[in-house]
Amino acid sequence: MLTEYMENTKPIKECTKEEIFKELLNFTKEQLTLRGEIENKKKMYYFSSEFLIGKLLINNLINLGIYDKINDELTEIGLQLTDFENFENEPSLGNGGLGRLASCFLDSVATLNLCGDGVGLNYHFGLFKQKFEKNMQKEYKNEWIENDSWLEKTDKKYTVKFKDFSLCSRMYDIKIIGYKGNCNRLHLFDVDTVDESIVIDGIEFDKSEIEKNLTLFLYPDDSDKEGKKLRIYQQYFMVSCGAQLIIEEALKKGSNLHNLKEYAVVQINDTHPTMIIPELIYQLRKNGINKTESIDIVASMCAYTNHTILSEALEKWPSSYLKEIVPHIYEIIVELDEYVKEKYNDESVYIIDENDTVHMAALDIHCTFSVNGVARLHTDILTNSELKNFAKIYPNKFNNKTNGITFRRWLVKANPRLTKLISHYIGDDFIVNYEKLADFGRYINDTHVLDMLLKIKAENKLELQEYILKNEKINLMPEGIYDVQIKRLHEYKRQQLNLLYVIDKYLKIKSGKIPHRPINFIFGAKAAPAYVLAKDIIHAILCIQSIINNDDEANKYIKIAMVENYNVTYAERIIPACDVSEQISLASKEASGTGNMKLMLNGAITLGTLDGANVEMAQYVGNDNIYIFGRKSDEVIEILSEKSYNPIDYYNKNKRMKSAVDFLVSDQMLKVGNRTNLENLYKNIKEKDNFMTLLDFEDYCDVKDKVFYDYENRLDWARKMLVNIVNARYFSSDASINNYNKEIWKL
Ligand code: 26Q
Repeated sequence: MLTEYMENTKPIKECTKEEIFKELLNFTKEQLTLRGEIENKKKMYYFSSEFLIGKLLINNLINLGIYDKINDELTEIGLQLTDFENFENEPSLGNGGLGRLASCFLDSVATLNLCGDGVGLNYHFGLFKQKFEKNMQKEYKNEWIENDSWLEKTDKKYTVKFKDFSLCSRMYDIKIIGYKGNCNRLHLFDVDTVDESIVIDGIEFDKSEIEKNLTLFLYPDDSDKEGKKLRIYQQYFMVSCGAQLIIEEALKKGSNLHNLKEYAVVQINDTHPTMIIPELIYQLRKNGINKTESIDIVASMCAYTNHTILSEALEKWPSSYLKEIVPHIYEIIVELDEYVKEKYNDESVYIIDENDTVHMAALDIHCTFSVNGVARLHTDILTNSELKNFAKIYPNKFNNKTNGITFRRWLVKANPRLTKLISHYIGDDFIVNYEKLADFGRYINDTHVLDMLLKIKAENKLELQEYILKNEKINLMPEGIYDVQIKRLHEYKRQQLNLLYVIDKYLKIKSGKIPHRPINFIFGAKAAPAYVLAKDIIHAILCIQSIINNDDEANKYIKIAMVENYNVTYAERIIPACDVSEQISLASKEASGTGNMKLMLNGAITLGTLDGANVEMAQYVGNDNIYIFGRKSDEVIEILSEKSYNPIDYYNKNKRMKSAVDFLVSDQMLKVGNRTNLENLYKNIKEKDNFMTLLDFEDYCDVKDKVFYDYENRLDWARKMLVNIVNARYFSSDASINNYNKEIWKL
C-alpha cells in the first residue's frame, strides 16, 4: 500500500528515513480521510482543558487495521514502523491522569461508533519539557507543533467576547479513528495572534497581552494573580468557542434550540470547563430563549465529572477576577447563585461564598443533570463526606463511572509481544470485546503459557534497559526486578515513601545485608513548576540516584533510574517491562488512578494501598494476586479529622525509619545536593508529613519485602501475572464509555 502510494515520488528504496516518515504521515492522513465520519442526531461533546493523546502514527495505523501490512512492506527494505517513532513529536496537551483519561475516552467513543467530539485548546508549548540539571528539575518550553502534523487547520472561526476586547478564534482538528472504524474529531481552539517569541527564558513570558499569550502554555504557573487570570481567559475562550460550535451544529441539523438537548450532551471534565454552563445560557438567550428556559435547557444537557477530593485542587475564583474578565458570565453566575440561596438554607452549597469567591464545583453540581466520581471508593467519599450536603439535595444526580484505559494503545501498541501471545490462544476479539479476555484465564495452569509470560516480560525488560541506557545513561540490571512508580509528583502519591524504602535498602546493603536478587527502582514524574516540596522530592530522588548508582558496593544490587521528561511515549516503554507497580497513595486521596490499570493489563503485580481503583482491582484479582498495605481510607479520614497525627512519634519509635529519614540530610547527600532543598524535605517529613508517610512506612517495608521474596517463585508469580491480565478487562475504557452512554449520554 505504502509502496504504491509512493510510486509517484521517489522509489522507497532511495528515500532517507526522514523522507519515508513524511510519506508515511501523508499516507496515513489520506487513509483517515477515506474513512467516514461518525454521524448521529445527538452528539456528545467532551470538554477538557487537557488531552494527552500521545504520538499518533502507529496508533492510527493500528486503528486503521493496516499496521501489519505497512510494517511488512517496510520489513522488505530492512526497516520497521517503530523505527519512525522518533520522528514524531508527542503532543504536549496534558498534565497527567485527567488528560490521558480524556484521550482514552475519545478512542473508546469512536471505537464504539458513538458520535462524540473532544473540545480543548491548542497550547503551542503545552506542558513544559522537564530536564534535570544539578539533580534538580528545570522547565523548558515544549515545541511539539511541526509544519507537518496531525493538526488540520480549519476555516472555522468564532468571536469570543471579553470585557474590554474580543478575540477571534481558529479551530484546528485532529481526527480520532475508532478501531477498524470511522472517525470523530478533537477540536482544538487557538488564536492566530499568538506570539511564540514572547517566551523569554524557560517557560517565563509576559502575561499581560492576552492575544499574544492565550494558548502558549498549558496551565502556566498560577501561583500569582496574572497566572490565575490567564487561566480564566483560557477557560472562557475554550468554552465560548465550544458553545458556539454546539449551537451552530445543532441549528444545522434542524434544532430550534428549545430542543437542544436532543442534539447535544456536554461532559465537563473536572471544573476547568465549568463556564460552559453560563456561556451556553448566555448564547441561548442571545438566540431569543428566555431566562428560566435557558437555564433548564443547559442543566438538562450538561454532566460533570469530578476527579479529586483534594480541596486545593477544586477551583475557586475571586468574583473580582470574573467581573474583570467576563462580566456577562459573572452576571449569570450571580443569578444562578441567587436561585440556589433562595432555595437552600445551607452555606456549604452556595456557589458564591461569604468571601465573594466562586466555587466552580458547586456551579457544576447545581446546574448539571449528572455528577460522577471516577472509581467506586471515590464516588462513595464524595457522596458520604466531601459533597454530602449536595448529595442530600440531589441524591439521584450522583453516580459512579470507574475509569478505564484503551487496550489499543496500552496493549496492542505498547506490548505487541503480549498481544500476539494472547491472540494466539484466544483470537484477537478481546481488542474490542474486553469480556473475551476472560478466555485467557483458562491457561492458568498451562506451564507453557506461564513460561511465555515470563519470557515476554524478560524481553520487554531488555528493551527498556537498552532505551534507558541510551537516554539516561543508566544501565539497569535486567536480571533484577523492575519496581516502577510513574505518575505526577505529588505529596499524596508518596514518592517519598518509596524513596525512604530505597534508602533503607541501601543502608542495609552497606551494613552487609545483601538482597537475593538485584532490584531496579524506576521513577518517572514531573512536578508543577511552583510546587516547591514536589521539586524537593525530585531533588532527593536524583541525589540518591547519583549516590547509589556510583557506589560500586551497592550498584550490583540496586539501581535507581529517574527518567527525564516522563510522558506518554515513555509510559508506553516502561509499562510493558514492569514487574512491580507502585500505587501507594495515602488511602482516600487518589480518586482513581489509571496507570495502575495499564500496568495490571501488562502483567505487573500491584503493591498498593486500598485507594482509588486499587480497591476494585483487589476485589477482582483476590488477595493472592495483589499486595495491599497501609491504613484504610476510613481510618485515614478519621485521623485527619481528629488532627491527631504526629510524624515525630513514629520517627522516634522506629530506628530503621529514623536512619532513612536522617539520611536525607547526611553528608553524603549534601555533597551531591542542595542543603536548603534537602532540609526543607527533611523538616517537612519529620514535622508535618501531611500525607502520613511515616504512619505507613513499616507496613510498606514489610509488604514490599514480601513482594520481592515471592518474586522468586517464578511460576507462582507468572500465575499472578495472568490473573492480573485477565481481570484488567474490567478496566477497559470501552466498559467505562458503555456506562457513560447508557446512563448519562444516551446517544
Ligand atoms: C486546578 C486549579 C489551578 C491550576 C490547576 C488545576 C488542576 C490541573 C490539573 C487541577 C487538577 C488537574 C488534574 C487532575 C488529575 O489529573 N486528576 C486525576 O484524574 C485521573 C482521571 O480521573 C484520576 O485517575 C486520578 O486519580 C486523578 O488524580
